[in-house]
Amino acid sequence: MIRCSRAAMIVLGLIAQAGSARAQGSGSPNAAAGLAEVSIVGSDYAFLKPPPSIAAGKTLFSFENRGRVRHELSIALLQPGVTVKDVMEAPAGQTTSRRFVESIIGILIARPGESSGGRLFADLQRGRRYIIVCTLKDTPDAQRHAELGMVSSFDVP
Ligand SMILES: [Cu+2]
Repeated sequence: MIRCSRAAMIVLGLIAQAGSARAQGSGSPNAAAGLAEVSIVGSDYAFLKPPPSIAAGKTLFSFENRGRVRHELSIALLQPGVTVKDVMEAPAGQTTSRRFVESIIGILIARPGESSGGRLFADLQRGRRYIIVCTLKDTPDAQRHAELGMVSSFDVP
């Protein structure tokens, strides 16, 4: 019994040390872990001042919806040389085909006036271009938000 409690005390001590080390680090735990954080803001129907470029490396994206309808932040790695215009002019149903998109990173969704509860991780590759887009529609017959202007891209220098 004495052994057990001593082991438990050691474990608790290690947890306390880890906690204080994190608290002493500069910035957030993510910054300490080498994770950049990028916040993207959406409205009806555009991304507000999306960054034209983002540094390479491990990045956590968050998404805030300042609009009156539900929006998403969908991120994908474009094939080399592909532009947003190319994707927007693609035949219906082919916008995320391998011809245009090398890899689909993921999607964050946020209700009006809210931020997404989770965040999206991407290991951004140097020299590449990523598209950010909202493919939602307000009604089944409506245009996709992308067609209303909710699409952009950023380069990774
Ligand atoms: Cu949208």
